[in-house]
Amino acid sequence: MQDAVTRIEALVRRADDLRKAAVNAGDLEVARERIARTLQEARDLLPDVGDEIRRHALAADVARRVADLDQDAIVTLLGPSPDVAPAPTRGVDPSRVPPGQHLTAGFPVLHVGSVPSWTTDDVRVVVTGLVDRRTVLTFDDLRDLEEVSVTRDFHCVTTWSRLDTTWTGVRVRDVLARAGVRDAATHAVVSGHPAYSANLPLDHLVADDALLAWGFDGGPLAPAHGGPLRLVVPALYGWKSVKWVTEIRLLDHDVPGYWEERGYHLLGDPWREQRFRGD
Ligand SMILES: Nc1nc2c(c(=O)[nH]1)N[C@H]1C(S)=C(S)[C@@H](COP(=O)(O)O)O[C@H]1N2
Ligand SMILES: [Mo]
Repeated sequence: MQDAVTRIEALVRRADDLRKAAVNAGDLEVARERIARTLQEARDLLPDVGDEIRRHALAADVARRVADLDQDAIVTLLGPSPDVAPAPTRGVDPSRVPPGQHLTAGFPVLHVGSVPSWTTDDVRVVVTGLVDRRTVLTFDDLRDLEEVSVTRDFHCVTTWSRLDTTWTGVRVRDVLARAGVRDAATHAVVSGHPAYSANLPLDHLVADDALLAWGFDGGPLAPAHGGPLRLVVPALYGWKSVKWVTEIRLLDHDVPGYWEERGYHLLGDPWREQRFRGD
């Protein structure tokens, strides 16, 4: 039997060949599943690689290709949009760009499922789990809290980053205080339309710049970007910033959300390039 390194390298080559053939034939959507399965097979073998440095290098090879595949999916979804065009990097402090990321000129829209046609009247945020009292907040309840604006860089796991996004809303910390956080709470699962969710450590959710936001770059938050209300946690990859938020559930352990169930990293720190489990 071949050793794990040889088999992983062969699978990665196979994924590249499949991708090349599919791009030439113009049917990448059809081939995506097969490529994804091939890469998954390679990932499954990673723990069998004894040499740690080798294992990390191979994991990075696989992770980069999975990210490419996601990027292809967005382009297929949105068409070649100016929003995923690269931004000029001249004059940008390179230390602001996390490893493996590139800057976009626009602000890509990215989500699974449809954009709900919600008004602020439809907003209900249920705060539940390890809280003193289960609390349902309306948009007006949220407006009663202190309004804050933060300007942060936004990093999507599919490798685009947008610098200087300005968000206006309320701190999640203040929202949670309305329900009373129990001492035992360590993690949260935040849910949003239609059946999306993301998990994160409570520490990240109560950070100064973690907001439930209704404003973007000085105007209202567009429905496609999560309006009327979305979570924004700029310190983590964008998939944690749940759009159209419906529930915040506090827990005493970590429970994977939508993408985490599908292999994405439990934490997702862009500076440590935590794209996938095992990264
Ligand atoms: N409800 C919901 N929120 C979501 C998503 C989603 O699929 N559904 N996608 C996430 C991902 S992967 C990213 S990068 C950001 C993108 O936000 P944007 O569309 O405003 O750029 O939303 C996040 N929030
Ligand atoms: Mo993302």
